[in-house]
Amino acid sequence: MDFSSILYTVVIFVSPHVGGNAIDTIEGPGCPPSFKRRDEQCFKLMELRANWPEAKLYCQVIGGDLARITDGDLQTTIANLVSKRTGGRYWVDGSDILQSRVFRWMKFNGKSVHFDYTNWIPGEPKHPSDKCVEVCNNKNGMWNDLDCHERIGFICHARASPGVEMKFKEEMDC
Ligand SMILES: [Ca+2]
Repeated sequence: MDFSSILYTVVIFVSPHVGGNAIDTIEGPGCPPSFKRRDEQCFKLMELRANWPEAKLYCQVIGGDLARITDGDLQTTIANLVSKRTGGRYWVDGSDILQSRVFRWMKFNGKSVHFDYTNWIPGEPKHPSDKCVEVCNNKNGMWNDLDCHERIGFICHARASPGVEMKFKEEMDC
């Protein structure tokens, strides 16, 4: 299946499930449409029902990618995002699909980055067949390895435009 076919499949089959359930859709300055700005980053938290590959492609289609948690500040931001939800589970970009039990933040061009920062739930990751990473709101946003085929919510991320950031700060100072 080529990329256009995959994209068509995602738009047709994922959008009806997640489009109507989007939350945090207040547009942030310097962010892609429908992303919300948190500090220097843009996020879009999507409610239920996409597997990991669908979630990743969906985030890419709307101008971002699945969220990567590469330091404690981002972990705090993600934890705050999911803290208002009850029972929420959300995909982030981590996976060990390239090398079993070696988790990485994945990238669109096939390159990836090993985890330098982690915030696993104690005892996780513990299931070699669970190859994708979710954050759990009932665990303060800590991480769990989960079967990539599970259909849960997900968190998209995009970089904020630096130029818009300056304008945004000036406006906020007035
Ligand atoms: Ca697990």
